[in-house]
This record gives sequence, structure tokens and C-alpha cells, in this order.
Amino acid sequence: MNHEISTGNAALDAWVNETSALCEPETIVICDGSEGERSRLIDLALASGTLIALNPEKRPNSYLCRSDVRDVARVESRTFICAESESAAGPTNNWQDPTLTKAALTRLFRGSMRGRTLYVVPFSMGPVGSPLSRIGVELTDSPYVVLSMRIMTRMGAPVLAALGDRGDFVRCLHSVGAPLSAGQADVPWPCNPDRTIIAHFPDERSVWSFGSGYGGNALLGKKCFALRLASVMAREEGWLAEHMALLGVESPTGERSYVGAAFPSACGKTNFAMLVVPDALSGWKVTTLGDDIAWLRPGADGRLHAINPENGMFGVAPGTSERSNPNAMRAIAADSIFTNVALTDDGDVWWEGMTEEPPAHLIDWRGRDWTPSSGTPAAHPNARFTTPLERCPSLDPAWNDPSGVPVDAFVFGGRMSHDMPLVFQTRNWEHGVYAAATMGSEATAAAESNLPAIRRDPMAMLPFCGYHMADYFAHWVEIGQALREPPAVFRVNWFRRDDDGKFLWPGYGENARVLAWIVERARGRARATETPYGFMPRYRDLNLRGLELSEGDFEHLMRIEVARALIELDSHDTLFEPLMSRLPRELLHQRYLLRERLHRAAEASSGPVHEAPLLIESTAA
Ligand code: OXD
Ligand code: MN
Repeated sequence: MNHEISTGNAALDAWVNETSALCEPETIVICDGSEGERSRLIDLALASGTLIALNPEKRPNSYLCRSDVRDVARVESRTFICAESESAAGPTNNWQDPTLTKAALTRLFRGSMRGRTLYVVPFSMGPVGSPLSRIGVELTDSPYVVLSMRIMTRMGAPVLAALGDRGDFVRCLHSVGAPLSAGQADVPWPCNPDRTIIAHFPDERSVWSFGSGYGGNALLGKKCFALRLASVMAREEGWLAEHMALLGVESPTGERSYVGAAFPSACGKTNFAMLVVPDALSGWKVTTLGDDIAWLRPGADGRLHAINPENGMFGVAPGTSERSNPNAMRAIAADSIFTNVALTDDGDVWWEGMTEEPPAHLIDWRGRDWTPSSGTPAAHPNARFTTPLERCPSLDPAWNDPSGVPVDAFVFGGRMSHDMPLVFQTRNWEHGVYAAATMGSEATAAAESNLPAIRRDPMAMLPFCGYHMADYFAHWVEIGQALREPPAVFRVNWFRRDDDGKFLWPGYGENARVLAWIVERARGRARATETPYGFMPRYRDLNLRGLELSEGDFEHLMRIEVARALIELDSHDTLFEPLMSRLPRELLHQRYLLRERLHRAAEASSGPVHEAPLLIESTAA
């Protein structure tokens, strides 16, 4: 079928026509992002059963979606970086030859949209028109994807206007891979799990995603573009695309600092980005710019300036509650899409951890009757809410500022039940890069074993860096070296346990106490003591007012046992060995220096437990 396409951009028209000839959709719709378009799409999704309207009195303007049970998460085993050479993708990525993969994808996409509508979704990652932003276009045959992209990105006519007739854009092609023959009824969640493939072509700045409708595989602005492709673009152009929450911290004097925080998936990044400060820290305030991705660029002032390229949150629902994240609970009170959560009898949503007592009856994420004795989770563990950032009560006033915000500190942290202290500040940029690169989490929930295996997740970017990890480390080193005022870099660990397996630190909002020390420290004010790991607060240096945390427990929380720290250091080799041939010498040097500091600490200490002596007191960063 011939379609008259006119987006105002000749390259885009040509690409849409080419895609239409390949995928053979029934019709083509160029999305303008209007309210009218949204309600048409919702009506369509309600009619096909993709969306279920929630009770408008309980959850206004909100919908439930149940995916196919085989299509519930990102599929790393079917996610590929099709760089020119295998070495460009590096050993931590799945590489496939770009020419062969493109040929295979072309066969898969042929006729894949038959009986469906091809939606042209122009979107901006970042405020429309900002020099820090980038434009993409997603071609998709999924109304759920269009509705989700409308929340997660700035989407529609203003983006086409900003693109203009000659502007360049990232090509994101998506099909659920389930063509309809004439008269065939559709299913609520069409997909093709046996043939799912998500292929990135960093050299031509495109993504081809087939067979899955799930967020991380199908909302191509997010992980595929804003991290995997953007990391490659950022390296070439001298900036950073990071898996980071972005938050503002206001001190009692009204001074505002900005912090980028990277924790691996499922370590509380969204909660941290929206935390509510406890009363004991009166005058402090935390504001939210983003919960998942930050793009950062060196400015003329010698600092890093950051935007959140996204416009919404695609957050994990289970575990989200009034206690863990009251701001998220406010945000998702309306205007949201919920995927794979449970449905209550009064037409609202529920998931594990939302309330202490589960409701007596639910419809679970598969659409089956559920009671607390069912023995299965009511919501899928990876159930999600999709919500506009503008609904977030803690939204930072600068969240939409086209020039971004200057970043004062980076915070990196994994989930470690032993050994890793609550917080330390690294000694300088290169040491910060080392600490971020070697960040990790325990692979198994912390049992009281000797030393659990650590899954390293450098900068929380292991699944999202679109090129060789060693080159990525080198890029980080270079970016910071060229900054006059690089952000101060910190490691945190909220998850250390005592000998009985009990968490030593209360976490949640109380993390603001550490955050306050971090920003004061980044500004060269808070006091600290020097240890082999870097600069650490003592009991008196943190505001712990009103917390039931004894000095003894605090010591345990901060303890560095040298013998174990040396074993931890040795285990970094598991990460470094496959990268060794390209590893920047700065990291090897940092490893050497850390070993030296630990050895010196061991020599200086006495007694059966080699605790690192606290070496030097310092007030300056
Ligand atoms: C996410 C992830 O979905 O990091 O944000 O997995
Ligand atoms: Mn993420």
C-alpha cells in the first residue's frame, strides 16, 4: 500500500516509507502528542483488552495492563551491540556482526506489521531544543508503546518542529512481531518471545527491536537510546550518558547542590531520588530531577552539567510503599499506567510491599483469582508504574531547565552485607573512577557466609554501556581530568548487617543524613577522617540525632577489616582481567595505591582484627 507521508523532514519521510514497504502496516499515523490522540489510543487499547480502566475515584486517569507471561522483563541474552568489530563492543556485551544481523532482522521485519498501524513517534530525550538534548523517532506497531513513550519522553509535534527539515535523529524501529491476517482477532498483548531480539547499531545510531512489548525492550528512548547508543555518542562527543538518578539537595541556608547517584537495578535508586528528609534534619530538602538516567556535559565553567533525558518514571512497583517512597505513592495516585500489578476488587492496584496486610482477594498479574494463601506473588516482581515526572511532589524546579544543573557529587553504591562501609569519599577523581568501576552487589542475598560472590556492575552500566568497558573507564578518567571542578565521588552501602544478620543502617529517608554529609563534604566543609578507602565521617561528623544507633554499631557500620579488604581488592581482578589489554593505566595505578594503603594500615595495626587505623583528620575535600 502507498502512503502519503509528510513529517516535514525528508530523511524521516524516506525512512518511514522504507519501513512501511518492509513491514507492510495497514495504516500509518504520525503522532502529534495531543490529548485527542491519547484518548483515541486509550479507547483502542481498551477495546483490544490491552488496557483495563482503573476505578476513576481511586486512581483517576489510570490503567492496568497485563503483559504476556513470557514478556515481562529485559532480555539481556537477546540484546546485542552490533558494532563494526567485536572488540569495539568489548567482552561485556553480546556482539553480532552488523551486516549479518541487519539481514536477519530485515527478514524478521518483512510483513511484521500486517493488519496493524505503524505509529511514527518523534521524541526528544531532554527538554525540547536544549543543546544537551537529542531527538529520536520510534516507529512502532504497539499502541501501549506509544502511550508509554508519551509519558516517558517529550513526544509529538513540538519535537518534529524542533527537528526541522534537515535535523538528524536516532532511528528506533520496533515491532511486536505478530502480524494479523485478515479477520483475525488480536490478543491483548501481542508479542513473539521465541524470536525476540533487540539489536543496537551504534555506528549508524539505530535500534531494531522485535518481538517484545516490555518497557526496557520496547520503549526505545530509554535503555536502548539514552544509555546504549548515547554512551557511544557521548564518548565521541566528550560527554557522559549514565545510569544515574539526579537529585537536588537544599541545605538549611538555602544552598542547592546537585548529586548524581548510580546504584545497580533493584538497589533503591528511585527511592533515593525521591527521599523524604527526616524531621531531625530540619531545613534540609531533597528534590528530584530523575530516577534512572542522566546525561552530563562539561560546561564552560569547568563543571559537569546534567539533564535527565526522560520525562517520566518507569519504576518497579513491588516494594513501593508509604514507608519506602511516599513521594512515588503521591506521584502514581493518578495519570499512570500499571503493568503486571494486581487488581483489587474495587478497581485499584496492589503489589507486594504496598501494605503490610495484603487484601483478602485480588486478581493477580496473570488475571487469575488470588488470595493470601495462593502461594504466588499477586504482582509480578518486575511489575511497573509508568508516571509523568511532573506528578512527582519532590520535583526540582530545574528539572526542565535546558541548560541542566551543575553536579557537585557522584554517589555510587551496591548491596553489600559485609565489609563495605556506610560511606566514604574517594581521594580524587581517578580514585573515584576506580571505586565506581569496582562497585558491585552480592549475587546472593546476604547469608552469613564467609565472603559472598560479588557481581561487579561498574557505574551500574554493565548491561547498558554500548562499547568496550575499558574504553568507557578511560573516557571517565579523561572527562574528569579536563574539568576544573570535577564532582566529588562517594561510595555508599546502605545494606551492611550485624553478626545476627540485622541491617545496621535504617535506610530509606534516613539516608538523607549521609547525603547531607556528602554535599557538605563536596563543598569542603564537613569533617572526616582519612582511611585506606578515603575520607570517612566519624560518629560525631554525621547528624545522627534521634536515631537509635550506638557508637558501637556505628563503628561496625564503618569498619574496614584490612585482611578482608585485601581479598575484596584481589577479587577486582575478575572484572579487570578480560579488560586488561585496554584498561587505562590510571585504574591500575589506583589499584596499586589502594593495596599500598591497606598494607600500611595492616602494618600499623595490632591485635587479632586488623582494623584500619584512622589516619588523618581532615575538613577539606
Ligand atoms: C530499569 C533497570 O528498568 O535498570 O531501570 O533495569
Ligand atoms: Mn534502570
